[in-house]
Amino acid sequence: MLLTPSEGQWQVGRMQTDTPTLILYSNPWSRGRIARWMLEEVGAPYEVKTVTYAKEMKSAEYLELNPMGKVPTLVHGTSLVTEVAAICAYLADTFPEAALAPTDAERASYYRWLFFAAGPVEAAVSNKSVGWDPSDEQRGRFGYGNFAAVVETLTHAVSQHEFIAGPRFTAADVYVGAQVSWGLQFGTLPKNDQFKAYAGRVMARPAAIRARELDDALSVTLGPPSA
Ligand SMILES: N[C@@H](CCC(=O)N[C@@H](CS)C(=O)NCC(=O)O)C(=O)O
Repeated sequence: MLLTPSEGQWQVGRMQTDTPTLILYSNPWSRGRIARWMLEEVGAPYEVKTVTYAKEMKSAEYLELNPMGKVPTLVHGTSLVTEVAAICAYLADTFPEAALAPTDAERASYYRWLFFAAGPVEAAVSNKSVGWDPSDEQRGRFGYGNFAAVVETLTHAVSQHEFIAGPRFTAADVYVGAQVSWGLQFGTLPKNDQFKAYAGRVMARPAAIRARELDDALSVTLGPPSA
């Protein structure tokens, strides 16, 4: 039994075809934008199924795909991936012709900063955005220490090379770049020169621009999430 979409919905069923298809369950007002950017970088055909907040995201059918009731979710034939950073790494490995997976020389930095962004950066930024940061006494108990430590570390990381794992753009830049760019846009990261320069480099990618235009157009069609 496989998870396969059917007529705009999703269900557990039997695959009708041997051809693997890429289906992104997403919403244009979400981190699903990062997954679409990665799909545009890869260049393989894909389909986007929009999942509305609350109702569809928490439906029994969708929870079978993603028990967190969140977007995005990527279904590729018999494979199902959630977590944006994992989706980026999965697509880079699955489509080696896109040359977005790390070389041996890049691997250490690639994993290091991909995981740093999905763990410490994500936690530090979201906690800070709701007004909380570990105190000096508490910071040893949190994997990210505190917001200032994360910002300092990330600032240094993005300024070591042109891209996060070296002189070449990789899938880690899709995820780290989106985190930095969104942080600048929403004011959840400081607008320092290093973040601005790095965000400028990665967001100028043709695939990033295409993905943004596609999701912007979709968000206009759908209206804001609460509508
Ligand atoms: N850790 C997840 C986070 C996904 C996430 O939080 N998605 C938000 C949208 S940006 C969501 O679906 N929220 C709806 C909800 O939780 O009800 C990932 O990286 O994919």
